[in-house]
Amino acid sequence: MFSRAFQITTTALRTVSRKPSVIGTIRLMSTQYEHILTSRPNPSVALITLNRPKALNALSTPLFLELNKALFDADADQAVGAIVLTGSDKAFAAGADIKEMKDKEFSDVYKNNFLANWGELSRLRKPVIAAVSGYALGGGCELALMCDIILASPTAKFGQPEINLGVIPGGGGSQRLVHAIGKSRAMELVLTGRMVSAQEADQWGMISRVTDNVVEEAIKMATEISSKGQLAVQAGKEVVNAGYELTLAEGLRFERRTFHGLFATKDQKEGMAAFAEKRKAEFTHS
Ligand code: CO8
Repeated sequence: MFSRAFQITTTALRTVSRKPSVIGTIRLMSTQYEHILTSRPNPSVALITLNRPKALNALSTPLFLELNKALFDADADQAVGAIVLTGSDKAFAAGADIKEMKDKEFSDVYKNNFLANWGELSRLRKPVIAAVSGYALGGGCELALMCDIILASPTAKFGQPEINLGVIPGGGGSQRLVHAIGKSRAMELVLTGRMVSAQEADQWGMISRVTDNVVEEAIKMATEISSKGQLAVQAGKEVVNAGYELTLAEGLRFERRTFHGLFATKDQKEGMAAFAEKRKAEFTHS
């Protein structure tokens, strides 16, 4: 771990070596960070673990600078097919760091566009799977909602308790929840601050499923996604996400055009030939 004296600035992060050390086939890069851990459970999966245990992984600006760097490094790494984001058993993340925020003034947050770079995760091209145990509150819930797939352990608790602090969600919760669980349930969470269990979140369709060994399951899923043709995976993510923003007619047109475009790839030829020849496809991501 770095000492507290190590001031993480955007510039410092840009200058940190991009070359990970190699131990066998597993690449470890954790040592460059203070608030997160990074590892490669296998060469095709990047695992990022939020690591501020004493603060229940409260999301601070230095943590987000590190998280964004780790996410974009993984996104740019050709060997990585999918990313898993997790926290501890007790907390995925208990929200934005209230102690960092409490004395801020309107002029600071407005002038400096506070939180603007906290949604960078949603710009990634590779799929991100959230493996949630314990508290996913406020910004922690919003961070999970920015991911493409959410798996939750039976201990997970989701909520938007900002109302208890005299504010509202600021990281997309009020918008993404409406898409995920509908207006009435989103309104209930935002206006009461009530936490919902993993089981309730599952019933509401907010997550993919509840599972024991959530990190292991997420890595398994990420490994499976990584075994597919990566052009098709990226296209699939792009069209599903477009469904959030386009009308149905525009979305269907975009999906069809993207589908047509995949016929220009070697992976489409290989995938369909392999099916016809009753063998496993060998995708080259080209
Ligand atoms: N910020 C700062 N510190 C925190 C936070 C937080 N959000 N949550 C917990 N901590 C700290 C506590 O202060 C405590 O520190 P210390 O030991 O120094 O006193 C330590 O973590 C352990 O916490 P507790 O003792 O409170 O643990 P409990 O098990 O008793 O309670 C709870 C756990 C219920 C999770 C409780 O800690 C809690 O209510 N936390 C705050 C939850 C919250 O209100 N979250 C919303 C924050 S606002 C927000 O997220 C705005 C989103 C902005 C957008 C973000 C974009 C991604």
